[in-house]
Amino acid sequence: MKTTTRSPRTLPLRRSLVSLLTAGVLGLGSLSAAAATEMPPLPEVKGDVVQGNGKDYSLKFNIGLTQSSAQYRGLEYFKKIVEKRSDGHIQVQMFHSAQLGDDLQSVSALQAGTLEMTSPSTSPMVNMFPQFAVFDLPFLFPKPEVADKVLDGEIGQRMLKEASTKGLVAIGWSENGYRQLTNSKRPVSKPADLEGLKIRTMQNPIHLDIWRTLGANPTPMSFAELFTALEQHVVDGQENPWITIKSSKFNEVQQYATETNHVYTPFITLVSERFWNRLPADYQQLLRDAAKQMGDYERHVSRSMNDQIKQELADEGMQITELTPAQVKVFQDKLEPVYADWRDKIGGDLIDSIRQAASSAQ
Ligand code: TK8
Repeated sequence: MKTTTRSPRTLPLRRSLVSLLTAGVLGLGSLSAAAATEMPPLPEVKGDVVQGNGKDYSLKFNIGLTQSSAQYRGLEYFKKIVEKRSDGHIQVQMFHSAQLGDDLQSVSALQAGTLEMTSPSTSPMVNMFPQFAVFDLPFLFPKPEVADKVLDGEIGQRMLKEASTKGLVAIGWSENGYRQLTNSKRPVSKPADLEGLKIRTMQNPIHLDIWRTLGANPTPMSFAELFTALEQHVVDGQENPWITIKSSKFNEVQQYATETNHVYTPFITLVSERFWNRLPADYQQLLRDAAKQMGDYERHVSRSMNDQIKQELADEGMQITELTPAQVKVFQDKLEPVYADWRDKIGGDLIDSIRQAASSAQ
């Protein structure tokens, strides 16, 4: 698998000294001990070659996360499926770490027709698609299978249809996952510990409300600016899934983490409508199938690595606070007003139908 090279910019002095000492004692081989985590193997491609129309297509797919993310791994599988089943007539070029723009810039590029595919978090897209805000409600999905049930079921499929407008075609879901809090100041086990902490949030009003209500000082920012903002102490903390914390090396600039699991964020797979309309119908179906298979595999990667990566973060020196159910309840109770407030704005019916789907998936 691909490994990312550690850029000197992200290596704090203390860590470099530790590496040098370790190298001195154990020999150079030990330097590779902290190498990228082993990912589940890419599955074989199933299904026949799709006929197409004899024309060749080239598709740029840009994501926000790094090459060591589950998201990139999913993208590698997508490329493998599409290239094999189109017999090479569709070429997929992969871009990671927001090389062609962050989530919102990528969506604009799809609309303009200068980028063919991307897979943003739903949260920064709520201005375009207000119904996505439901995923930002705190503690909505008690476990990942409930998210699957909603996203792969009628509600999620309807949302893909509704988001297939404004120059976009929405063809699938994968996962960013359960979000965890990190910060550079102190351990956090209760809302009072957040007092005065500057927390970066996604560009999303519910996330701002969540952290304001908990007593922190939230500030919205693009993910692409986040590492530098943490490193330069423009903000004290942020929240993202374990795998993102590790693949983005946030642990090199964040000493403390709390396993809050406060929000489950989906990724939505989007295609530029301009590109879509140039494809014959069977290539459109191929992209849909590949997006579905990417989503299933990417979730498997994300979930199977979650606990392992949490452990690796701890091993690398991050101080991780795990909350008892009673401690989680303190956060949940404090966030009740956020729920109540957004219920009307989002639509109580949608929230109820998600809760219903959730209870039948328990
Ligand atoms: C990556 C983002 C990121 C998200 C965020 O493009 O902004 O914090 O969680 O993963 O979508």
